[in-house]
Amino acid sequence: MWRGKVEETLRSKARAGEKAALILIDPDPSKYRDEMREILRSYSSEGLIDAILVGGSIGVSEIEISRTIDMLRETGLPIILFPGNVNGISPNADAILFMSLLNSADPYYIIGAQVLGAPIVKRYGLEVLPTAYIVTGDGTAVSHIGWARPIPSELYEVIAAYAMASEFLGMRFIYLEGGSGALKPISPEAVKAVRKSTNQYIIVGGGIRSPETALEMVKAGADAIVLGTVFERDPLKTLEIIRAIKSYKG
Ligand code: 1GP
Repeated sequence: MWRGKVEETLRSKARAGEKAALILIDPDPSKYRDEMREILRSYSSEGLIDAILVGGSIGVSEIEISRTIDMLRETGLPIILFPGNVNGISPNADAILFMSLLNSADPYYIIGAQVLGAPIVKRYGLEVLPTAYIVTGDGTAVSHIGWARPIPSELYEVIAAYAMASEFLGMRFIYLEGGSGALKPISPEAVKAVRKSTNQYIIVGGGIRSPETALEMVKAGADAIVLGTVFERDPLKTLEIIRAIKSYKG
């Protein structure tokens, strides 16, 4: 399958040992603030952020996603869709995490929404990043909405088996998700187990709120860290976390 510019850029940084920091922006107008754009632009001018993810699992509309992307354009950063459903697709983005929530109990989140969305993605000409999405945390919106059967973080072998299966199915990215605002992120040991088992590009997110936790994840083998809630609440803390991510050379 064709690999586009966003994937090539992320991969070439990973090959050079540079870890990526991805900021998640929820397009819900009650969560988006204008100053976020300015902050992102200044972090980006220092080369601290690699891309912006735009999406959410609840209350998303294509109009609001497109509007949010337009506002974020001036940051100069690549914008990647992180859809929770078909309404999370916008022609204004650069790429899409084309995800299958592999540990969902509902086939809709494994292949149903993807079948509905694929023709739209094709028509919009979006770069596709084929992504296995695995939810480990319980009690989060993504876990509830996506009918996930959350995998306990200590079941490393099970998580690694999902990763291997998804790689054999051709998915080049894996997103290990603790869930937005999760009280506990995925364990670094689980990330390590996935790193040992696959060559996929590993994205880790959910509940990462300190430089120490982010560092543990990249040391364990994560290629990219997603920061959402912490950025909404505390941009300065986010800066500390990003600096920790960028200070690590694998
Ligand atoms: C959620 O992984 C992302 O899908 C980010 O999580 O909001 O907890 O940073 P947080």
